[in-house]
Amino acid sequence: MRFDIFSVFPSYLNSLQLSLVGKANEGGAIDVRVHDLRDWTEDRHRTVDDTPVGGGAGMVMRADIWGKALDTAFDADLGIAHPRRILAIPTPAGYPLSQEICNDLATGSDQIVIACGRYEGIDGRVADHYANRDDVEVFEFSLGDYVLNGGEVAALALVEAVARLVPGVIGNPQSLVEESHGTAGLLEYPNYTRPLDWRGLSVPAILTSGDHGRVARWRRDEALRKTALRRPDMIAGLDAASLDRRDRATLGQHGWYWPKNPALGAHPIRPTAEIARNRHAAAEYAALARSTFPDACPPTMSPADIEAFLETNLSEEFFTAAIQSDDTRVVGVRDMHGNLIAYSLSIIPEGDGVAGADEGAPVDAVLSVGDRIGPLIELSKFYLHRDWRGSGLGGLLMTATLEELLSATRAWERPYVWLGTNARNRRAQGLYAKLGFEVVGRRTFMVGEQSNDDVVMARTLDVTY
Ligand code: JD8
Repeated sequence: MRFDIFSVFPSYLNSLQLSLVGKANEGGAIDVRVHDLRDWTEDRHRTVDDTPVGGGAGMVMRADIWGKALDTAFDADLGIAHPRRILAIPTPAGYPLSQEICNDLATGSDQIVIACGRYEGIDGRVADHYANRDDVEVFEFSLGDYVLNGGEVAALALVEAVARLVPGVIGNPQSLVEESHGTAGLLEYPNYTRPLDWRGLSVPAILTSGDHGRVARWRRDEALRKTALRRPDMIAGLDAASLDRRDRATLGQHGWYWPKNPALGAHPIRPTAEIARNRHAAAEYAALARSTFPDACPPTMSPADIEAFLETNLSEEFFTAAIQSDDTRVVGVRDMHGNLIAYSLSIIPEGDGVAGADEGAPVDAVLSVGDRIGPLIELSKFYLHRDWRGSGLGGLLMTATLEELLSATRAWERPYVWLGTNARNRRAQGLYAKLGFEVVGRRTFMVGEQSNDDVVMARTLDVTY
């Protein structure tokens, strides 16, 4: 890989003789050449710039000088039949430089010629001219959304970022994998060394445990956590199929979820929870209720009974009333397209009554949980769209539900919420247990003419699990 860098401040690039790039250049793994643009001027003032055509502040660098200089680099014989030659032009108006682009340049190009501009920049025809040559690819790039005084800093960054990816330049290519923006697509975890204690700060104990599996997990979680906090755009770009159960738990703590079946969602997203206040959303909730309630019914339940229950208890009219009532709370979760993918419905009792008492609220059972009887909220409905089951989204819905119920019951001393779920529905019981509910009793739940044996679970409202 050959680098030709043209600048009116060639000594600015002297640092490329140092460290890894310097050694690689001495060793021949790469060939770095720095050129003084003024060597292609012909006037005694070695002029490289002139006033901007059309007016404006500052000076613009002349195309004719650049043309003569760059031609010498592109006419160089690289000893390769059809070399891939790149003209890289740093400019604040360029494409953002990325690790992916550096990987492509390091593995797929033979010569990178960098034109470092100064003043107001280089005459725009230089890029157009070389873009028309079929043996040169022009890449106008930017280091980032801030303004520098010239292209030299960007040239240093490009050469270092590409050279270190050229085979034979870095001693242990393995270290390229776990670094930020590496193939993992995450920011890197923090690193530590001796002294193990410094100014009252200790190296995380897990790192001296010798348990490589736990150390690797800790580092993965740290990388996921830091990336979720600092670069959510990178999390949104992760391939969901490459993420395991522990990744799902860690990213769930930062609001990122994806369907279990990658075919239904290739990347993590950040669903949003809502308290339904607009009755016009009733149809959406009724539609989700209609598509989810049957999945919670035992196979023995007749479609007629299910249909009757849906018509009576989960209709659009029902949700219109529920959304507008002060005694109920309808909470929904939407995906990034605004589709409703989960909902809960809770019934708040009058005064210190017990919601759902007539439907077999286990007053006595809850008494056994709490140290005193108090208002009991019924979590009557808690459903996830089937595509999102097992995704951890239940945690987001439960947190939003409990936070809303907590704000609705501020005056209560120790509010409890209870729910009933079909005794045979182990998946649901497992989810509720993970979400802080304890089994406190049983009840019979009628759907149409069919009685169902429900497990009753309850918990306090404080949102810790
Ligand atoms: C090349 C001249 C200075 C820029 C008038 C200040 C890259 N991320 C980046 N920020 N700035 C540059 C950059 C700045 C340059 C040149 C790159 C050549 N300037 C100009 C326009 C406004 N002065 C860059 N990569």
